[in-house]
Amino acid sequence: MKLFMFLLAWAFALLASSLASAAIVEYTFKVQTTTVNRLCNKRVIVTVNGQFPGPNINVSEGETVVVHLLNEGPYNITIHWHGVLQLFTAWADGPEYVTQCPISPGNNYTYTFNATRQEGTLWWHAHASVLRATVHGAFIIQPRSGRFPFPKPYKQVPIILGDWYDANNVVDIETQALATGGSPNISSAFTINGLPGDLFSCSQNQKFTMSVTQGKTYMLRMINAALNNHLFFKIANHTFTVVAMDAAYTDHYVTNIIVIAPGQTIDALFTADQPLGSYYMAASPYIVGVPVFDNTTTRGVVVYDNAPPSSSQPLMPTLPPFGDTETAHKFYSNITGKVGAPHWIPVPTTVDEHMFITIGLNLALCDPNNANNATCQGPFGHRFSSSMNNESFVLPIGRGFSMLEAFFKNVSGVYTADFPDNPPVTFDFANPSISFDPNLLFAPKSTKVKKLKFNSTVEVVFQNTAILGVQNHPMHVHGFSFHVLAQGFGNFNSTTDSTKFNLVNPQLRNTIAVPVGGWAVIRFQANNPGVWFVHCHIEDHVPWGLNMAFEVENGPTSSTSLPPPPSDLPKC
Ligand SMILES: *[C@@H]1O[C@H](CO)[C@@H](O)[C@H](O)[C@H]1NC(C)=O
Ligand SMILES: *[C@@H]1O[C@H](CO)[C@@H](O)[C@H](O)[C@H]1NC(C)=O
Ligand SMILES: *[C@@H]1O[C@H](CO)[C@@H](O)[C@H](O)[C@H]1NC(C)=O
Ligand SMILES: *[C@@H]1O[C@H](CO)[C@@H](O)[C@H](O)[C@H]1NC(C)=O
Ligand SMILES: *[C@@H]1O[C@H](CO)[C@@H](O)[C@H](O)[C@H]1NC(C)=O
Ligand SMILES: *[C@@H]1O[C@H](CO)[C@@H](O)[C@H](O)[C@H]1NC(C)=O
Ligand SMILES: *[C@@H]1O[C@H](CO)[C@@H](O)[C@H](O)[C@H]1NC(C)=O
Ligand SMILES: *[C@@H]1O[C@H](CO)[C@@H](O)[C@H](O)[C@H]1NC(C)=O
Ligand SMILES: *[C@@H]1O[C@H](CO)[C@@H](O)[C@H](O)[C@H]1NC(C)=O
Ligand SMILES: *[C@@H]1O[C@H](CO)[C@@H](O)[C@H](O)[C@H]1NC(C)=O
Ligand SMILES: *[C@@H]1O[C@H](CO)[C@@H](O)[C@H](O)[C@H]1NC(C)=O
Ligand SMILES: *[C@@H]1O[C@H](CO)[C@@H](O)[C@H](O)[C@H]1NC(C)=O
Ligand SMILES: [Cu+2]
Repeated sequence: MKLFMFLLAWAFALLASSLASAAIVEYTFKVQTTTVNRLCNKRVIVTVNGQFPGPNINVSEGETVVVHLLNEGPYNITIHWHGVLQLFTAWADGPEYVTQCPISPGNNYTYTFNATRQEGTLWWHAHASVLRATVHGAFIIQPRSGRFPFPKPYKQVPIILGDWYDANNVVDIETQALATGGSPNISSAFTINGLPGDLFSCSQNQKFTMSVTQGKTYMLRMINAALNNHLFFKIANHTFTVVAMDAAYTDHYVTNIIVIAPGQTIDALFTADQPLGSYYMAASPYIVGVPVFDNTTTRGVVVYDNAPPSSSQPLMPTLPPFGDTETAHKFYSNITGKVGAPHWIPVPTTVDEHMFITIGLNLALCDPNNANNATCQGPFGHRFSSSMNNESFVLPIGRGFSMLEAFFKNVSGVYTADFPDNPPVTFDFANPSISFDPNLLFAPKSTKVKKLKFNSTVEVVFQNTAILGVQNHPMHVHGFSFHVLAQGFGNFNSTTDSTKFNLVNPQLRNTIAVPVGGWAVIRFQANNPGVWFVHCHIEDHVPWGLNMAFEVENGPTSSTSLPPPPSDLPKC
């Protein structure tokens, strides 16, 4: 009888926990310092739970995600759930001083949000200082039904591309660059799932290895977590079928190369359809307009089960030259969204707000109190800076509140709502002849947002400028997935280029790599109240100011308004 009662209780407990786990998935993230060996050196890095890359989050669409963050490390930190829509949960979005004050050492914060209305691969990363270099991981949303809009892959394998800084401390690299005004030191290696691969010293055994069974189809859940580099990725003698980007399904796109900008994700299928053997997977940068960059190649290996020992020397794929914009642009622009797939959003047809935003580099005076003091390490002895519409964004540090708290509590003095819809000066934006025009070089510092009415539709043209040189900036918008209507090179021409808009099946993304010396047009509906950061995902450009934010007002009802903050929201 006792045993029976026990079994009954046990069965009920199991049932209850399976019901609960269908709705709420809980994780504990301990931020801590961890010693790892890379490139012949022992380094102390900041990790989550001692893992590098950090733990995967793997949930089903519709589930509630609860992450208890315990900051046992030495730095202020926050976590951003990159690409998660955060519908009515802006308090969980993460960028420091934008949606929350940072979690200081010894303190905790619990992030609670729903993984709804999207499925595919996203990721999470620190959004404080440059800590995302080592504090990041995959965030995978499985279809609620378990069914994909294509045959179920045999296995799903996260492929997190990253970079490695053989410095004692990545935070010191940023601190040093901001002090001197120059460019931060570059990375020493790229990595696949945290491992640089056998082209680097002391790294023969630090190579990601993926075992495959001949004839099976695998789903690579790819993330570019590298701080500053777009990457080319190939597997020797294999082709990919891209099926999703930024957790939105795409029309199937067959390619032998993946190109992925910092912040972006790709779901790609590949079938082990080659002779038994081993094949390198490799990644190297796509980069234009940067004189000094990490030009190394990371590689891992795909090994077929039962491969003969004679095939132990893997085949190496041929990667494109670093500046191969043609290959990058083809991949970035040629893929289309899958109309009617789960969570597809039709393109909004009427536009309420038209914005034209220039993006690019600038200078700031070396010494703001003395314009003649030019002893910094940026161009002309000044400091590197960057801007959107000539406003160089600074975080509201030391103003007592995050921007989102200021929005919620109606506190003034944290930011202003006068971010311009257009650049203040019209010039030949993408023409290299303006690169060093002294009248254009300096952008004022500010903390400005663009205010949007709830549910309004916004169209933004991002236009790269040639100030200090053109570059491909991957622009990330928090809180929304947007349609990419068109992309091109040179100056955007509203008369001729708007005829090229794809209003039928454009990509739906959260990060758009704006073509180097060119433009991209995005559109989205502002259906989520809060303050949403918009920034370049090249980490070096963020503290220089290539950021702005949207302030989306509350809707007419309480269910369309931002709820109050969680009680444990960190204070400044
Ligand atoms: C995530 O969980 C699903 C089952 O829900 C499993 O099939 C899949 O392999 C997991 N993926 C990863 C990357 O852990
Ligand atoms: C943080 O959470 C841990 C685990 O729940 C707890 O032991 C600790 O006291 C918390 N710290 C603070 C400052 O609340
Ligand atoms: C999250 O999902 C749960 C369960 O479906 C629901 O009760 C809750 O209202 C959702 N929260 C938000 C903020 O949408
Ligand atoms: C950056 O590189 C320079 C030159 O190699 C070196 O002297 C300096 O220590 C590096 N900075 C950091 C923070 O590692
Ligand atoms: C496999 O890749 C190697 C190296 O890239 C190449 O030389 C060879 O032609 C390829 N073989 C096939 C069948 O594609
Ligand atoms: C990488 O850059 C270094 C330093 O500029 C140079 O010596 C080397 O040849 C470059 N390697 C490649 C593969 O381009
Ligand atoms: C993709 O490329 C093909 C071949 O170049 C071209 O015909 C097609 O129009 C392109 N599609 C898109 C959406 O760019
Ligand atoms: C010039 O600016 C640098 C950096 O801001 C500062 O360290 C230095 O003291 C200044 N020199 C003069 C002469 O003002
Ligand atoms: C940016 O603003 C500054 C200060 O108002 C002005 O001197 C400069 O010409 C502007 N630059 C551009 C590119 O608009
Ligand atoms: C917002 O827009 C959506 C779809 O366009 C619509 O269903 C919803 O009713 C709108 N909400 C409000 C408050 O206008
Ligand atoms: C846009 O293109 C049209 C047609 O080629 C041209 O007449 C017009 O001058 C262009 N506008 C700008 C701002 O370049
Ligand atoms: C850490 O965060 C606290 C609270 O916002 C702030 O006062 C402090 O200056 C921050 N420290 C650093 C090093 O940024
Ligand atoms: Cu950038």
